[in-house]
Amino acid sequence: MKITAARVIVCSPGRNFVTLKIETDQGLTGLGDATLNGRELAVASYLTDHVLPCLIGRDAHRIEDTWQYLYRGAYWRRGPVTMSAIAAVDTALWDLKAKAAGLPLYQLLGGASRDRVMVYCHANGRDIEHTVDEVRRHQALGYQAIRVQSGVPGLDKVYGVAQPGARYEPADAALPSEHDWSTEKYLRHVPALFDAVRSAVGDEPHLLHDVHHRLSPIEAARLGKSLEPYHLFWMEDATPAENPDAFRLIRQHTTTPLAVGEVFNSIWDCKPLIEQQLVDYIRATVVHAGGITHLRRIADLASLYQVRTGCHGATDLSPVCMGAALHFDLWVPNFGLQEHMPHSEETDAVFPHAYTYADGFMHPGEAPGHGVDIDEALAARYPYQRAYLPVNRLQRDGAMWDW
Ligand code: CS2
Ligand code: MG
Repeated sequence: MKITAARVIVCSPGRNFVTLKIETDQGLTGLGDATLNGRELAVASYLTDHVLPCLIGRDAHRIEDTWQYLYRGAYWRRGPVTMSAIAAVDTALWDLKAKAAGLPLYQLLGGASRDRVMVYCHANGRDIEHTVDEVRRHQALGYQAIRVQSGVPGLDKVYGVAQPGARYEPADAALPSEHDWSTEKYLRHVPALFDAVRSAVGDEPHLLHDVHHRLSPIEAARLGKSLEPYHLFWMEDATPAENPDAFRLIRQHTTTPLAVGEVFNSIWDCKPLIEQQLVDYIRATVVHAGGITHLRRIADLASLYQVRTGCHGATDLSPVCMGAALHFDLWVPNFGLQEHMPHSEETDAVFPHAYTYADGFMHPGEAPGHGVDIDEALAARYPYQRAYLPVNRLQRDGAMWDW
């Protein structure tokens, strides 16, 4: 099955997505997600200007050889742009191979290890009371695992909290919006938030929280310790993960499970944290960690150390990534949890898909391939609109901080 054409489709049905479409001499097409929130066009150019010319004429069935060709052949290895581009090619080739076999993608990975995929949702509130209401609302939708984020008294804008009446979308402006931050106010607030949520919903629901890289190791240790009475499923991105040793300090002080990895793009980012069991869940996902081929290697390494998967699944990862991730989740033996931020209706219309949600679980469906398509005519009605992720500055002195 020869690759005859490949092109990048950039569209913005409410937010930007970058999609790779590969065509073959057997009339089959494959799709890959190449969306890197806030840096979309960098990946679109990396693909269009540097990768796609090398693909024409290649055997689409040679997924591993193509992965190695693009990884080793780049010379400049790793990084979010390179690995998102490789991921898009890899995902499209897995889609093609499964379609050629007439099988849903998970069957090519080794078949289903479970009947359905547990997912977690986002309950975001302006304040504690609103957040408790949001947790209850998502329970009523069937979710058994709920991520809890809220506004912080004294801070104007905080990660994860939508503006009143709007869907939450981090890439919220044509130039980076500036958020203010106070660790002290945040650390005073979060334990009270979880005390209120647990008091309202009891011990049953799995509760999660995303620190979003904002604490020092000892502050993260303090937060993890203060949250132990509320037995979180995981505390995510507790501290910036460039220094894996930082997690050792957190580990020494708290039993709150730790999750990390949505910004990771290769097994080398994950390796020390997994091998030293400094985290409990690895959050790398298909679109940013080199595709299914590489994510399998990360999961297999993690399985040796009782670390489970927890694939990132925010709305800035396209339905193509969600579809591919659900096939991966159905197969991977050391599955932990899958993030589920439902896309908007306009996004779902551009990306028709076979995956479904019911009662806190999802399934990728039985369509051949990963089960996600793109309506190119509809996509063309949503041209790219530059959008940036926010930046954070310390409220007390304006110094740059981690968003
Ligand atoms: C977040 C993401 O879903 C999460 O866990 O960390 O929403 C993250 O902020 C965005 O993907 C950034 O584009
Ligand atoms: Mg996160």
